[in-house]
Amino acid sequence: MLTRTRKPWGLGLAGLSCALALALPLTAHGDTPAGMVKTAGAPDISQADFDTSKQIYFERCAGCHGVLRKGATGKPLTPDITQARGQAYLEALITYGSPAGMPNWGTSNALTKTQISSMATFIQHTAPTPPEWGMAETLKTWKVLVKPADRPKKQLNTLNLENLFSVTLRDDGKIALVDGDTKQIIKLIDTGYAVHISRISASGRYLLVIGRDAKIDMIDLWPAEPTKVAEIKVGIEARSVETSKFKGYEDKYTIAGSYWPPQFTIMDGETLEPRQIVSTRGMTVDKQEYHPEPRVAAIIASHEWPEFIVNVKETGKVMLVNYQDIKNLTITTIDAAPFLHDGGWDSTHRYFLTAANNSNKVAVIDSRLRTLTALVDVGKTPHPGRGANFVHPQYGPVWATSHLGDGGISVIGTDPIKHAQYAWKQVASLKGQGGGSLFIKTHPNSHHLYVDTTLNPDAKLSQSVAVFDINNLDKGYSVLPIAEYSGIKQGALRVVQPEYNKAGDEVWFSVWNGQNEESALVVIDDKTLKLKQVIKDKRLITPTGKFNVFNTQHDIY
Ligand code: DHE
Repeated sequence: MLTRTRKPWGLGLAGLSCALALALPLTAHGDTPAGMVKTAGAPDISQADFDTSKQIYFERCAGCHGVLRKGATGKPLTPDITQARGQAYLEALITYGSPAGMPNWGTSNALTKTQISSMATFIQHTAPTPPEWGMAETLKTWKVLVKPADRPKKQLNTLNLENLFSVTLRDDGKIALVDGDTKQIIKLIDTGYAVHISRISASGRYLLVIGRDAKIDMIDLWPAEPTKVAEIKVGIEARSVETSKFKGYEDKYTIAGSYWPPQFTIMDGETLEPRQIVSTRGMTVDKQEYHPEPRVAAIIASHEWPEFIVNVKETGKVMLVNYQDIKNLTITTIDAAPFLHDGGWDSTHRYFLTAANNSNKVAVIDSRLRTLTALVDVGKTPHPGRGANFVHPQYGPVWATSHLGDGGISVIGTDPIKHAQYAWKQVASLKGQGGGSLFIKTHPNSHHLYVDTTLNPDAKLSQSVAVFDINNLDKGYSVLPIAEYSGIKQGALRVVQPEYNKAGDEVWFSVWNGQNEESALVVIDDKTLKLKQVIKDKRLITPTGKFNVFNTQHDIY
């Protein structure tokens, strides 16, 4: 288990952090001014333990169980359920984890016995509701650091920007810009807390980075050295950011989806000035029940219409947000399935395939007709990242996802014209190394398909990746021991997220270690499957996602 020591909260009002926000007076009915909600039937808890547990919950548990503990990737943890389980059961579960994906917080030494005991008590009390975050709060955090008029008119550096990688340094709250040609770190840039993903604007000029604290940093790649030009906080917790890509709207708008409050914010693409905030609270797709916390998961920019495609996790609905008239947004809502998480385009960039992970389905959205094309049954808890597009020798163009919950790789036909009989069906299921996979990747210039198994409890699997030959899928996979290639001997060393260079002849992997341990990036020659280079640097702290500028800009995967 990784030990993730987080940096202390304390970003000032402009960077109001989750825990700080949670310490503010709460609005929920029955809360005390200090934010403690005492619930009948739960063991007593002191104010100090409540506050510490609230912070731990927000940092470590809310991503999976939800701020209001209604459940999503993790089980619901409302007092009716937790009180029935009881203190001893909850302590054991937090200590040892479960095969269903609950981490072993105790035996991994991530939490102490005292913290675990407090957490077990804390979750038997009603979840405190964090404050809302509207335009006034958003505006207070908005800063234009370099005005558009003061920015260069052309690229002033000699970097090969198209082969630059933005590397998430997760627990260091930074990204590293790494030159894909020389493998040198160009620059480290401070970003939000527990920084999550990077996306690149349609022109390839601006890099947008979002932290879990909902802070967006906008980096201009054109000055003599890449420079932060604007920043903003769009909520208290967030995961996704994207920019407009429709012809005529390149770099015009940026959108970010928040986990808390459940909403998305559309901003000016040059300055991040917030323009519209839209709540995603509403009814679930299946039982048509009100959900107070439907979080925004993946967002992707349509190439067919001036629209953002927004996954609303808990309601299981996909919102197509048309930004043509920013003051009078038109939103088409498509019923899909819960809980929508991540996904990507088919090779034509018309169909968006996205995981509904609690339903074991992939939803296919036709971005041209703005309709649901299909809900495809796949393996347990699909987790594609953006997925992998390739031409299957038998089924033609396909898109594939691996799974968190089983070792299969689901292959879905994506060509309704020439291979209509296979379109939007699971045409094959490949056997991978095991469950716990997060990301799968290939490239149009490659005939290899890489599958990580980052969260598999077996270190042999979490430290290696499977590689399939697309022209010979029946042969099964070979295994690349990526962590071993890094030469690092200490730590959990999870191998995560394959990412290609621009040419599609190298694949980069992160060897993700604890914050105080050595990590690395390992580069594989895609043709020979041999180790090409290990990138080590003491500044590479907890590298996870890597985003090649060209591939991200053009949605190549
Ligand atoms: Fe992610 C993408 C949410 C944990 C690395 N992650 C995404 C997306 C969502 C999401 C909604 C899609 C964004 C988009 O396309 O617009 N991630 C979540 C969570 O809710 C979750 C499960 C728990 C949490 O508390 O955050 C979570 N994610 C992680 C990690 O622990 C990972 C492995 C390491 C890290 O850096 O945080 C991680 N997530 C990533 C990466 C992507 C991502 C690398 C982008 C993949 C891509 O190829 O586009």
